[in-house]
Amino acid sequence: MLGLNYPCVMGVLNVTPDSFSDGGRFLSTEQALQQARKMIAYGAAIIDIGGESTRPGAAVVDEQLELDRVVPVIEAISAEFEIPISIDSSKPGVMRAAVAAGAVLINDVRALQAEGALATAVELQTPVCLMHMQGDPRSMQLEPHYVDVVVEVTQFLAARVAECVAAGLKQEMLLVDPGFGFGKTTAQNVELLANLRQLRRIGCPVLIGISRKSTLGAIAGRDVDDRLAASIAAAVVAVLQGADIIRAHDVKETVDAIRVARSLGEAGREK
Ligand code: 7PM
Repeated sequence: MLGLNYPCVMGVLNVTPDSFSDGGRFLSTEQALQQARKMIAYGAAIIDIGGESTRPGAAVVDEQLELDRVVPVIEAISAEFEIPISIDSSKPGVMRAAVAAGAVLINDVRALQAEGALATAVELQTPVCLMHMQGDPRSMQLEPHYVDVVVEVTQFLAARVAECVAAGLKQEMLLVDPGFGFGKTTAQNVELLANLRQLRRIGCPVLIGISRKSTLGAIAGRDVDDRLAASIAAAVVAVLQGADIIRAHDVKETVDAIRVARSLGEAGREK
């Protein structure tokens, strides 16, 4: 899909003032463009642009504010590069404006379950990454509960794929993502990553975002600004478990690591 060679890296470009990873440093379009140029030079295959923080406990962002943040950045990057751009949003209006500005992938942490989102994706005929989340960003980390996290996440994603196909999206346009950190305890995140291969049975490329997340901090005993090595280790495991796209902040290191993982093990991929 989108002419990608797997496994590859999706570079994270947050244009939110409260993003924990970027601390509001990429607020202006020019700063965002600079960051995108670096990620592309380092080998990112996709740039994921988000204007709404989905951090646990985060407030919902007003649509106009989200549009003002993301549209100029998408326009600037697509004017300069051919690289596929994804829009990290759950809002139909943002999806529409982002695609008009040049985005070619919708990355929706709510898996097109918001009002009007599925109909909009069908109308746009744009590829979509469907992510699993238990609860909503405000409350998801309060009391995550599963009988079997791997089975439940897989069943949820398979059901969303089926609903999207029934609504008029082609299966080839869909990606699935277990939503590492989205309504999961450390133990549940570990179980998901260690069994990521199960998600391949759905029949869609698998994307995962593990970069700098708190589960890695909990395991390694590191703060958010000191999780690069932990993130790289997790990215390599994800690739060996058959992940197709790794969503990451540290593009250079992640690209190098997955290239090595792939060449050493054929990355455990089915031929
Ligand atoms: C604060 C906390 C800001 C967490 C941002 C985040 C994913 C995603 C995010 C993911 C897909 C982050 C997250 N995570 N989209 N968007 N998969 N598809 O760490 O895991 O960037 S936001």
